[in-house]
Amino acid sequence: MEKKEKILVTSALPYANGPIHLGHIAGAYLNADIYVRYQRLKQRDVVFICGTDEHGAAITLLADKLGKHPKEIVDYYYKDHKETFEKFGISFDIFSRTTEPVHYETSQEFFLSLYNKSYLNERTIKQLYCPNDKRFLPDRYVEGTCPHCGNPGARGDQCEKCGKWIDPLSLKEPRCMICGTTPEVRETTHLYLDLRKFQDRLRAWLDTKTHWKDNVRNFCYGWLNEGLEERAVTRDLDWGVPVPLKGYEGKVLYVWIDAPIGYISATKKWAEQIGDPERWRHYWQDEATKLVHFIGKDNIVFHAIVWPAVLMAQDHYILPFDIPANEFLNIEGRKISTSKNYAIWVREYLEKFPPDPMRYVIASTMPENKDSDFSWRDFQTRVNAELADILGNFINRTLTFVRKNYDGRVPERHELTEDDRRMLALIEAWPQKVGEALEAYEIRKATRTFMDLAREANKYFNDAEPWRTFKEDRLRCDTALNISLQLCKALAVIMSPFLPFSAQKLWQMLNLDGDVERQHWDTTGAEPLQPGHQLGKPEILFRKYDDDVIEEEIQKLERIARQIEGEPVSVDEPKDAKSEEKTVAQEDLISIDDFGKVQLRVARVESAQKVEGADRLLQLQIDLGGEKRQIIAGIAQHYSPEEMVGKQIIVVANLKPAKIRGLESQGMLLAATDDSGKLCVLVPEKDMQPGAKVR
Ligand code: B3M
Ligand code: ZN
Repeated sequence: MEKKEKILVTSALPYANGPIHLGHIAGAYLNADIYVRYQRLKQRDVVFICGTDEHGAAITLLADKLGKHPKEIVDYYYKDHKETFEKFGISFDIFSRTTEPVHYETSQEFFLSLYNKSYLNERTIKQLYCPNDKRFLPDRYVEGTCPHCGNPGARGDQCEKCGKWIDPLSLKEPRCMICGTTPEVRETTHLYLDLRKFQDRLRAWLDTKTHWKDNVRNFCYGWLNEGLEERAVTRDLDWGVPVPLKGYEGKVLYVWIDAPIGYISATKKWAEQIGDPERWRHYWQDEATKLVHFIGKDNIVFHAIVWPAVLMAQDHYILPFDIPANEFLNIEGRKISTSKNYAIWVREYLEKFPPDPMRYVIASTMPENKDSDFSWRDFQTRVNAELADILGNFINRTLTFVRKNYDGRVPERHELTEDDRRMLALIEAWPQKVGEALEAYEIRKATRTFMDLAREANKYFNDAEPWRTFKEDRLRCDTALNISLQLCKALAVIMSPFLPFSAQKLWQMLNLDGDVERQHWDTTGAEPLQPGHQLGKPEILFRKYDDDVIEEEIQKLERIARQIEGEPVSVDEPKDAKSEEKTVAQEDLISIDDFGKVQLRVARVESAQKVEGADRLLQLQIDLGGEKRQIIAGIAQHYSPEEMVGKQIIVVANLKPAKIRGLESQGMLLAATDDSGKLCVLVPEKDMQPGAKVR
């Protein structure tokens, strides 16, 4: 007998320090869930693991801020996350937590093994210490001015403005995040993971990962090419997994060391729960398992470099098979900001709407290869025009017609026309077609493909005109309805990874036994419905949303955006997500609509500096009228930084941000060049307010 394929799927463990928002869902949860549900229907041996990440400064900072114990915080959010995911239909086999005893044991075991194999080096370092709070300050506990770009609000680990990593000791005017006191420098001892020792093995391993997404693989090569270094893996904190070594009392493991081990400890917990405690080995310690980590792009280095190194240092553990990292989801053209409450919170969404419409919209616009945008207008269009008008409509028309004219019983199939045969062939072919996209984690494509079947079905029903043939050609009508019902059955199975709740409803409307999620992906849809089979009662599967419902949601976000910016924000600007999918027009001429997509604005250069090691580039901080941005421009050979400061320029304001020499460029300035090699920056002819629109 062919051995069942084993797949262990994980979604990034969310920090238990705030509720789940749409960005989480689009990054690492819905894609994983759709993939897993599909694999289950393929009857594969798949386990889906997740849980809360309950350690680290992300948690203790919040606890300190609220004056609570970290345990109170994580208990609250553990429950909150678990419920939210369940209601949204994210079907983890277990949702565990990193404060479980089995997690502490496993993490300490891994850590000791690193230590015993001499992969950890002890270093005595200088660290910031708050004399008032009487504690060492981990990186995230210090704030100050960035030594690279002068940003006054830089955190002690990384500057959000220039993107550079910061040594907290190099921060100018450092402050303790708890009390504001200026910290002093004291010596402390930490253990460092010597990643240099894994450099060659990691590269050889990465060389075999030709099936990975380009963004993930290139990112890893970037790290390897720069040369890996030591990384501190212990922290002076009283919340976390204690370092299991003498002399390290009061220190804990760095959260990024224990968090991925959470995937293993959660699998152990799951094995215990199903009454087969050793079962976790069947996945983690068998080369036949495909380990797939779904994560967001900000987690790549930890999953694709540090974590594999930790696994390599253990005996008999498998390494990740794939790491399909997603990019980010923006909302109405703007970055999600949890601290500023600019987000769509899943719990709040679910208080008003069912999960499936949002699952569909996010699956259709998932940020697979580049950042994508969620907009409520797009939500409305996709739900009304696709889910309701195509999928829902076809199912409803078929079922109500059969109920009315055939007493709700499946009619006979008689002689087949070419069209009938074509539909039967589609039913046979479609699972594989959708499956291929899902195997490649191409959720957007899979979603589109599944909806194409509904489109075909809808058209088939129209062309068959049963309302006419019922009187004029009964046999024809019987056959068309028989095949339409077959299409409903096939759709129930194919839609179930995407729309699990609606699929089960449809399954019940067809009065079929059991759960649709336990069917066979490749065969169930084509297994004929028996003539005479009594169907259940048809119900509307997807309701349409009126403008006022959608408008309310837009207004809510707009109010928050306005608070953030202190200025009015237009809601008409965000681009239609569908336009993203259109290919470039063949003609050279563009329409006025095309031009309208480019948002040109006047901006004022606030500061400028050369980019180290890049003699063509200037790094500009600009004012776009309330919004500050950074632009990296290739003009250094034509303009000095001093010449640029104070200048008004024209920028493309809605260009996707790009990394240039590791620096984020959030737009592009307009300049002209001629054949002689001259370059001039375009400037407005009069002094304008920053942010002014150019049209
Ligand atoms: N908690 C970061 C995040 O939520 C982190 C992921 C851990 S995965 C092992 O983005
Ligand atoms: Zn302090």
